[in-house]
Amino acid sequence: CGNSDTGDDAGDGNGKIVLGFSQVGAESGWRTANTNSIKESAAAAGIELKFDDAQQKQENQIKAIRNFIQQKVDVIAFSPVVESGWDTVLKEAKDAGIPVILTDRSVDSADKSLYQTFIGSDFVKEGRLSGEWLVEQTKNATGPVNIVELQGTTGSAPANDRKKGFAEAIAANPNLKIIASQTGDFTRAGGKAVMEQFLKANPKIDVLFAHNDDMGLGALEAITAAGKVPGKDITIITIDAVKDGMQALADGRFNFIAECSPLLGDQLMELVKKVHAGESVPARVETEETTFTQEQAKAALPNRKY
Ligand code: GYE
Repeated sequence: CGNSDTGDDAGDGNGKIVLGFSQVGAESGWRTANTNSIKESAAAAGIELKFDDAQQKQENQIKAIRNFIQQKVDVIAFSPVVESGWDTVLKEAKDAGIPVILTDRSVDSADKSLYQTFIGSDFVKEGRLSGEWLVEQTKNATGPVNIVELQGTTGSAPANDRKKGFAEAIAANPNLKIIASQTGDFTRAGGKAVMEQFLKANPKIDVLFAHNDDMGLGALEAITAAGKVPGKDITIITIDAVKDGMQALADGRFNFIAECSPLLGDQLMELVKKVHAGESVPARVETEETTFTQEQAKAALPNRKY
């Protein structure tokens, strides 16, 4: 296996590095910003991008990766829709001598030699920061605080990890109870539909924890339709901090957001160049992020790029 080729096998012979990228889909504002970032950064770095949208289906991603292998791209990067079930296709890429970079979401493969590096956020931390904020807000609560949770795509790294981090953090206060938890698949429509069910089934909901802004935004409609005031009657915590989410936070309809940055493009292209050149890269590249309260969202909103 060598990195000695000039990188033009799959391209038009112009000597550019060819990157095959398999994206999860277009399920959220985060994803749209992430796709734009990858496309812009590839163009700026002079990397030829072959982009595939998997429409949130693992089988489509496996197909796309096999196509990239067949086309002999130089590097493959992808954002795995779910964590499990990648060993076979990753082995195929490895056998073909094509380095793989995991972007945004990770896989649970035991064999770490199947990919070069993983660039993305610490999702457990995002869940934990969300939970810690709630623990602080509710420290004087004398009775039960009922929480409903809108989970991301079932089996995805961000859904698994955010759930875990949040649950660990809220264990600090026995008054905090998750009374219902279901997937809304990271979409607005999903968030709305599941929140409607939650509201029908549970007369007392104090807090909504949504694994992303979009589901929280969908839930706002359900909450308002049920005659409740979001941000007041129900405290809303989400993750991402995309523009619409930040606007809802600044307007007082959300209460707290843990940021998850979709702007991975530049760092990804740097890694693509390095692995293509056969240079060593860190096994894990973590994204820098913060959290926002309503006041902080008001201040940050004018300069938000996505
Ligand atoms: O939080 C959500 C998107 O994988 C971090 O996927 C990403 C998540 C993001 O659909 O909005």
